[in-house]
Amino acid sequence: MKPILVLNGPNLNLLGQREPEIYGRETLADVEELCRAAAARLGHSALCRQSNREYELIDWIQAARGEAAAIVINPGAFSHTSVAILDALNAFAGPVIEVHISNIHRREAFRHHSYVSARADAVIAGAGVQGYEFAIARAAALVGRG
Ligand code: CA2
Repeated sequence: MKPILVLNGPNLNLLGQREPEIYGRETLADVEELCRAAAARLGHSALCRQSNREYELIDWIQAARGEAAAIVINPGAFSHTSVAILDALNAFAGPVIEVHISNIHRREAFRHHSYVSARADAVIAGAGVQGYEFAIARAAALVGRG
């Protein structure tokens, strides 16, 4: 079975190192392990990638066509700026679940809009890193449904 691709965008490599009151104490490695474990419990696998570069995220989304069953994505600040990531996701046929660790709607106004949400089948915000677990579960349910 094709893996669930888990993408994390810019600065999420710093998880656990700064701003624990917003993003918690877990590191990116912890999040990726949580995703692999959540996927495995549901009979899936998770392939995890992080990049600070918009083009690299776009290249991975393009490569996911035919190679991934679903995409779980925390686009970081690109959520609020990137039509290019939205366009790439629009070319992917499978389920797309958007995750934000923080509740972007309770934060600055510029974080309230996400371009990616126009494509996402579900959006999870404010559940902390547990949001990734919810996202994997939802992706698996949508993939399972065929
Ligand atoms: O809440 C989220 O998951 C965000 O996608 C995180 C982005 C932010 O730009 C979005 O508005 C909401 C920022 C990620 C930065 O991550 C850091 C983690 C620890 C320390 C510093 C930055």
